Amino acid sequence: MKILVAEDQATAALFLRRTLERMGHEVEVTPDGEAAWEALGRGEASVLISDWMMPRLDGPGLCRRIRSAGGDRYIYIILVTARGAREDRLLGLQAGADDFLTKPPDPDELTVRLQIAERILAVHGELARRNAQLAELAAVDALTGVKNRRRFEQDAELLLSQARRLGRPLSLVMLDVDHFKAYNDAFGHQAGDEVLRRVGACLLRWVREQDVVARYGGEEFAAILPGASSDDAATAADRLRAAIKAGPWSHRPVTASFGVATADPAGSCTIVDLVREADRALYNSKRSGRDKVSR
Ligand code: GH3
Ligand code: MG
Ligand code: MG
Ligand code: MG
Ligand code: MG
Repeated sequence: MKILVAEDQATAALFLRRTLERMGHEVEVTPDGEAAWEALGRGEASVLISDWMMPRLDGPGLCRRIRSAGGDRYIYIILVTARGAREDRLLGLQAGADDFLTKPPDPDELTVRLQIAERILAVHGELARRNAQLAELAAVDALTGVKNRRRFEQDAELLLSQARRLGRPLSLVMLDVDHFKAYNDAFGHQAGDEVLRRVGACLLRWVREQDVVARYGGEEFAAILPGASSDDAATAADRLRAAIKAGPWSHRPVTASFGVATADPAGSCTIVDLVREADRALYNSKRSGRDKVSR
């Protein structure tokens, strides 16, 4: 495990480092609570073994700061102290410590207590992994495999502010399947669903790593292309338009109409503005004959 030690006494710190390294752990030592807090921020330690009394920030203070910060990564905290009094243990637990060791720590006891830490951290890790899986599942449109609208809206704001920070453009492509109501009416809802699945598959083949594609509504899809200028996006959209048209389609050819809008890095438009603008362009594609890209 990666273990962070916070200990102001050099000899005690050295003893812990040697003992832990002999057990095969990766160890970083910091001389006080503030330094430990900084190390936790940049490092990957999952276990903190902290002294109680230290300059700048003491053990319980460090515990409280870690617990109130929360974060994705659980830090298992063992407080090391010569103080064994009941009141101290209560205070340590209230501050967020998981366990105690008395000073100087007995290596056998340290081994056993770290095994407990390992078990608890494994459970936390598994939960975090499953939560992430569930979040991804909840972000996907079940029919088409692209992202759903909720995730689209979350990602869009984030990607737009990121693009602004980097001084790069960002484009939004909206597409709407042409005459889809008639398709449903002629071939049934199941056949219509199959069209949406295939359009989704086309979109997933078409996107680059950094793009987000989503089902925006019934037969409407949206793609965010970070870094794409208006020309880039129009070219990409036209490639997608041609790919959708090419099919193969089982009942009759399917086409889609497109609208492209671009946020230039110096501008101040919002995602709502971009969607409105792409919608307007899409409407122009529809009005001028469909199976087109407008901007
Ligand atoms: P336009 O070219 O102007 O876009 O015409 P359209 O017929 O595609 O547009 P309209 O908005 O009139 O109809 C959209 C249709 O999409 C109506 C609705 O029943 C269908 N639809 C929406 N969601 C689904 C879905 O999940 N599955 C299927 N099969 N059809 C859907
Ligand atoms: Mg101390
Ligand atoms: Mg529509
Ligand atoms: Mg339509
Ligand atoms: Mg329509």
